[in-house]
Amino acid sequence: MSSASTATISRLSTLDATFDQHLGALLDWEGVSDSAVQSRVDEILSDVKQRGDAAVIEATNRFDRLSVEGMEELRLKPEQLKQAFDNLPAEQRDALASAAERIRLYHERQKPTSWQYEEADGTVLGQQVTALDRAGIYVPGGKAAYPSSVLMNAIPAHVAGVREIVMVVPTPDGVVNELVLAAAHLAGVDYVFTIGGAQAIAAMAYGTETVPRVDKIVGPGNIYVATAKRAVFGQVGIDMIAGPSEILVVSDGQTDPDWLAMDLFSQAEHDEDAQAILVSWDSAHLDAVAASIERLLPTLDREGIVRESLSRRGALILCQDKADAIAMINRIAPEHLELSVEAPDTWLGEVRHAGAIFMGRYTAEALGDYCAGPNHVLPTSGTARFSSPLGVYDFQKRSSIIHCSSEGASELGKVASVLARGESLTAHARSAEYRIRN
Ligand code: HSO
Ligand code: ZN
Repeated sequence: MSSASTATISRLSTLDATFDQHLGALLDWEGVSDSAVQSRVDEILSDVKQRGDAAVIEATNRFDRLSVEGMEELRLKPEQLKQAFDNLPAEQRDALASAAERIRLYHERQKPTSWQYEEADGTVLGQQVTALDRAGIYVPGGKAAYPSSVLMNAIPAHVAGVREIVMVVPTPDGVVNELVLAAAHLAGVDYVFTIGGAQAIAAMAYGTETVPRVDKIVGPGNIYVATAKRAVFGQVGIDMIAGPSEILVVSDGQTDPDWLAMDLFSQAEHDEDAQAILVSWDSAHLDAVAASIERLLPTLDREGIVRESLSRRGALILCQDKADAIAMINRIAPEHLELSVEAPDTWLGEVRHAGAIFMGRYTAEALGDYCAGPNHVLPTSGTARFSSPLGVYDFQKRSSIIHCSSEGASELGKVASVLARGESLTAHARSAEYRIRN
């Protein structure tokens, strides 16, 4: 590399005295919270809560520069969705359908089973899994309107057994993304409203005359959407507040440097705040990837975004060995981890925190983004330490089942009675005692 100051991406070594500090600064990502945004969102939420459709229409006209008079103009009919699907070039239609089928098959495997067991006295205990009645999917407009995300959100909901799926997607200046509509058709979305922002979150959370109230809202959005989702959480469920996309690639030095550079670009091109990091113990290999980066950058359609993302938050990190690389993985807890190494299975047991793990040299993260089958809605910003990919389980809940036999109620009654009296809750105690057989 010619000189560190002209390079696009920083080079770090785990042996640097300042390494921890550097890495900490790179990883630092505060989900923006802004009190001005908060108060505007609060106003919109309470307006929609009070005035329903009228408030949604006004906000939509103002923010998306439309002149709509009635809510029916903001609802897309199922025939329009089907039309969008039928109008796609065959190649796109087939690719979307093949992705949808693979995503469905993968998520079918996630379906949990209800279970029960019987105790010796005939008492039965168990757990029953049920789906949400209605799920709401937020699809961003503009630059981040991804048809693939429609599939990734709607298909697990469907597989879970959700009865109705409501989707909202803003159409600023009236511009509709036909691929998004086609994906909604394919994924079996029941209602599509062309609304967005906090007003769309409010409409789904509270319900309006036209927009059905949902039980959970999923899907990414801008700061207004994220702030609104946080605010309605509790009245409805939400999935997560997603940060920018991230990828951590670990290479043993044997993968083509051009492949690795492009894998880093593939996430960097999402956003100037996206994060792409490569870790290897082979210093010459890191030099080669750095050279590939500089050579390939000018060939990218989104060169500007990628440069910005790599220089702000990217890094090529020299580590000492496999153990050092694994420590890095578990510290970063990346959204996407590519193990571009020989025998990646021997690594798997040591990876404790990662949203999705892409094994071996051939498994480009992009394949998972679209069509491998697993979900591409993943925990970001280190939240893989405590959360999981979006899945069927996010659209279900569990009820516990207790069915006491007469003998069981008598035995449990004795225990409950003692504990209830210990808590001075004597109606509890007497309710249990009625069922004790003498
Ligand atoms: N990599 C993104 C998902 C996506 N990629 C959609 C392309 N389209 C999630 O982190
Ligand atoms: Zn992606």
